[in-house]
Amino acid sequence: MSDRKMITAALPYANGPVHIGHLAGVYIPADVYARFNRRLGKDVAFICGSDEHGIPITIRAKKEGVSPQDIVDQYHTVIKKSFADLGISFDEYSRTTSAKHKEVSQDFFKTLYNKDKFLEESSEQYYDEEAKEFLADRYIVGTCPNCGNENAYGDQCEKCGTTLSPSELINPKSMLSGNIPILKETNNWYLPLNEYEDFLNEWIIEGHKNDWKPNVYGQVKSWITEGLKPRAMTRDLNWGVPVPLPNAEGKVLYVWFDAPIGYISFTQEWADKNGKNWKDYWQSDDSELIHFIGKDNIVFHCIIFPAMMKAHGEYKMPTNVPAFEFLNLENEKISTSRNWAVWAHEYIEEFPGQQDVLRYSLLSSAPETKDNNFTWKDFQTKNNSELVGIFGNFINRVAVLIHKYYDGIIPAGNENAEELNEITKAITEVENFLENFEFRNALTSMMNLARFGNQFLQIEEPWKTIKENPEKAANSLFIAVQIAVGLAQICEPFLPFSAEKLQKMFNVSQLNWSDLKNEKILIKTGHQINPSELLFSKIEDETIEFQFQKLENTKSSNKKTNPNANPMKDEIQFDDFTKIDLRTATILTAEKVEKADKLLKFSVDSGIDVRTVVSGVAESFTPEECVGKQVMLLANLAPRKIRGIESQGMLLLTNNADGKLVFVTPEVKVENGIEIG
Ligand code: B3M
Ligand code: ZN
Repeated sequence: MSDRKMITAALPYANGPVHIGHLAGVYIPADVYARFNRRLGKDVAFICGSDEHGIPITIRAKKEGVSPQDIVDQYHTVIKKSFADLGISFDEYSRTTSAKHKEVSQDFFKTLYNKDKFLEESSEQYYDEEAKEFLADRYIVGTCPNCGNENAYGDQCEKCGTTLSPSELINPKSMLSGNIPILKETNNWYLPLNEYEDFLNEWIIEGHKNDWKPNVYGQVKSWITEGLKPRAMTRDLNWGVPVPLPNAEGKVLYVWFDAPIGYISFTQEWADKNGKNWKDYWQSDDSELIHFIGKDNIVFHCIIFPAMMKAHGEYKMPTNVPAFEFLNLENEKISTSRNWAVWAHEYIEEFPGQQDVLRYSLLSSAPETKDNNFTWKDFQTKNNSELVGIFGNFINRVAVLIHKYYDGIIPAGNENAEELNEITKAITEVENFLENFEFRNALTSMMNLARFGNQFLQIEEPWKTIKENPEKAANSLFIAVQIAVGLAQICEPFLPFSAEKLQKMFNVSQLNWSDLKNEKILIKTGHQINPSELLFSKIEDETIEFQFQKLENTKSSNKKTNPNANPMKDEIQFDDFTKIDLRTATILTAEKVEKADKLLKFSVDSGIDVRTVVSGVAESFTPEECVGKQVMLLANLAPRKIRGIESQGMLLLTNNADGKLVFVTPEVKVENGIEIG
């Protein structure tokens, strides 16, 4: 067994806050594992940070009309705070826009480059002529060649899960302008994954048949069996870590090249601050590397990043990659864009002081082997019947009775009582399950001990025996308080906030796991405990109703009466609207624009002037049809040159059911120059 544990949790994209799906499928299990390993006395580095590069960020920035830096600054702060609030005990939570990360990821790239590990290849890639950008990954959409989904991305079809490259998409379209892209020559650096097949076969397919989770093993095996291809490790983009080569202007590292290196650079940042040597964690034989991820990240952590580390030559391979399946919310797929989620930061606000309830409920429905479901009803039941009804109730009864009968001083009892074996049993079970990444079973073992404690009190009834047989009552409470303190010790990885309260209540300090196993008596006769504190409280129906209502509101705002309608754009403020100068106008003259099939040139009376406007309606109207029409003019749009003509504004148009453009006109004729709003 190794002394060190290098534990990573997938770097969340800083393009939105985190939700319960992220928490249940990565961060809470990872935190339980990290806390447990610290208790085992391992030298743990638990590392994470925001993934701030990549197209998910730039797309969000474009949508909101701000810079990518603005987006990542905003969400990095929100995400980091949510994790801290929920007790996710990262040793380091950094970000991939840090200076250190730039240095480390560029060094990594240069090492591979100098070792001749890349293929430099020139190829034709899709390019958006209007946006002047190459279209990689999520900048391009089209029809999936595998399942026909019309909204497949350039890197992946989210419907059937196939990994794609942009050239495989049918009818590709640019996400930037909606235009059909052209092909343009560019060169990039590829990692020839095919050359690592033998290594991957031996290391994973042969070596981890029995200890990796079947979902992870199965996916990796099918990838390798299908055959690996060289994969580009650079992109033509202007957001990311610049490729550190002299002839690579306008190119950045592929986000899936730099992001996993983030684990390494953040470890270095942490090590530098804490007088540690990062290599002990990444390159030494007495360290184990464990990646906690969601199932959509398996290929990157089991194939691409290991191939990168192998190519580099100085790194140890991960010992295990416990990937989780997905969590649904009320039987529907969690979706950021449809706002179908329970957001961590909102939970923290709406359920103050109840972090452990969320941890408990998400752990007990963690999607370990298959997709799982979160429902608010279930959340309420888990709190009310398990945390309040069993765990909290047992602890509270023990503490209250000891105060009542013995002034808070632990009475004497049988130190060899058989019931005490239940504590040892729970400790051993929790340990075995956690070593195997079976979080739900581990949680059940802990709860079973609380159940046992409750039943024990129910049978012993010290509140009755205290009168006729005080010695028996003392013995019952001596045993019960051992169980309660056992729970206080065992629950810490799962319920850290409650563990802290319990330690205070029983006036004990946290034991490491081996002491916990060896110490038969966890709280001695004569020990003074503190007044009891409330651990959990009942969640009322109204609270759950409120959450249902929130989801109902989301549902009705997601309901489309027209399936072809695009989703609503991001919210704007009234001030934004008042900047727009929309007014009525009349088309005075209209003529075709030479060599432009779609364009007509109009002169329009805007009420404040007569101006020229060019509009793309020639395929829907003849010039004659337009003259005399009253229209809506966006009057304060900055003038633009279109085919050499300066267009001073824009006429409002929409499409009818046949796709023909039509003018938006007032219902009745009005004067020109009347503002709309
Ligand atoms: N940023 C998260 C995702 O795919 C991605 C993980 C990177 S881990 C190195 O949702
Ligand atoms: Zn598909």
